[in-house]
Amino acid sequence: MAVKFIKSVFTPEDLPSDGLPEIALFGRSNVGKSSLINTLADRKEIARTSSTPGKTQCLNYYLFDNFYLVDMPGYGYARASKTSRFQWIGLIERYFETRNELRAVGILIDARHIGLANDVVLMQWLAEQEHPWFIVLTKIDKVKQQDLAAHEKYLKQEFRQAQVVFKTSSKDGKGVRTLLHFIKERVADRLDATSG
Ligand SMILES: Nc1nc2c(ncn2[C@@H]2O[C@H](COP(=O)(O)OP(=O)(O)OP(=O)(O)O)[C@@H](O)[C@H]2O)c(=O)[nH]1
Ligand SMILES: [Mg+2]
Repeated sequence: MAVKFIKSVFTPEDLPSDGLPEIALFGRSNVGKSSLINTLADRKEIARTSSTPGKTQCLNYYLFDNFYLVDMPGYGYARASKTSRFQWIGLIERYFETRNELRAVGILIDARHIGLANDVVLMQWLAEQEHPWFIVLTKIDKVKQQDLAAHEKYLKQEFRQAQVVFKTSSKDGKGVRTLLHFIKERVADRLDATSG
């Protein structure tokens, strides 16, 4: 698949207006959003990754054939106060309400750190929304199989509204093809629904 970096978006006016469907990837700073996009794209350096958290401060748009993957700014870098958590939720709320192109939201969670406050707040909020969303565990190369299974079970029980829990590693590519397949189906679903 040919994948192209399109642009960094800093203000709502800069959002693409070509109507292509998009899938947004959210997650804490350093969770591996950019790395996952590189792995999905099968390109090493299309998305900028960093060991310094908080590098991606804008929306980065990547064109995958007929849809966009959007690398959202990471949250939870500074020890966030309750107030700033709510401000952050307010930001995505606006994006959610206004962005018709948004087909599904992926929440990335470091497979080693399950149940962190920011992630839970975000998922509880998503659970009350209409938008389809799914969970992507990242860095599974860093956890033991039995811990991974326990984390998956916890998430599935606690957040039943999530459509599916993916287990991925950008280091060895595990689970990434399955995730890409799912994303393509989500995009195609709605394309069918709107054209039919
Ligand atoms: N072992 C391992 N390391 C990973 C994996 N994915 C990402 N990393 C590392 O985690 C660090 C952060 O990765 P990024 O992809 O830059 O994270 P990000 O979520 O885009 O971070 P921000 O842009 O700051 O929000 C980098 O050092 C990556 O090499 C993985 O699957 N396995
Ligand atoms: Mg990033």
